[in-house]
Amino acid sequence: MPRVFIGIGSNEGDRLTMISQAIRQLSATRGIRLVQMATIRETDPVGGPPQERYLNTVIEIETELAPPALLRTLQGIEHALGRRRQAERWGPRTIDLDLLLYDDRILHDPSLTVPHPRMHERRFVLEPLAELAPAFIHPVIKRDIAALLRELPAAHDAPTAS
Ligand code: A4P
Ligand code: MG
Repeated sequence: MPRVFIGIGSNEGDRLTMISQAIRQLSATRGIRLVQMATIRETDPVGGPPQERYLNTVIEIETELAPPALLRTLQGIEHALGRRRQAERWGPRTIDLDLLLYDDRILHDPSLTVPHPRMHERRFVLEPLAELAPAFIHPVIKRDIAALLRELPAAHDAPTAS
């Protein structure tokens, strides 16, 4: 079975309920089994217009679904949880499910790029992912997740004191 990691974010509505519903629906999908889940963290929004803080986490699943079928499943769950796509990039969302890694597969289609093209520069992805799979090698950059996290520029998107 391939090791597959899904990034989850929410900054609209009841964020914790959105995340738990998304995980529940994924686990209930035929051909998907939940393996493990990282800590849920509150994070400052990266990019986009001014917006509320996010809750973010990462899960690992095992799946018989090929990447395109898995992406369709993720988008179906986003839709069911009230996600409406907006013209504005990186705007607020009830739920965002990103296919981060699908084993060591590399896919370049614009509708499905794997590894997720921005995952290696985002603390809100790398921190939870490093909890689950610190030694997993990013198949394009060829560094492990713990190293990518260590090498993130400090303060770039570090949590602010509040
Ligand atoms: N797509 C291509 N590859 C993938 C993939 N590996 N996984 C396509 C998922 N989708 C992929 O995605 C836009 C298109 O990307 C889809 O049609 C799909 O075919 P979307 O979910 O509709 O829109 P989006 O998420 O707004 O766009 P994008 O560019 O994926 O945004 P990001 O990069 O996911 O960033 N700050 C914090 N703190 N926490 C967050 O979770 N998230 C974002 C969204 C910005 N800032 C954030 C957070
Ligand atoms: Mg997305």
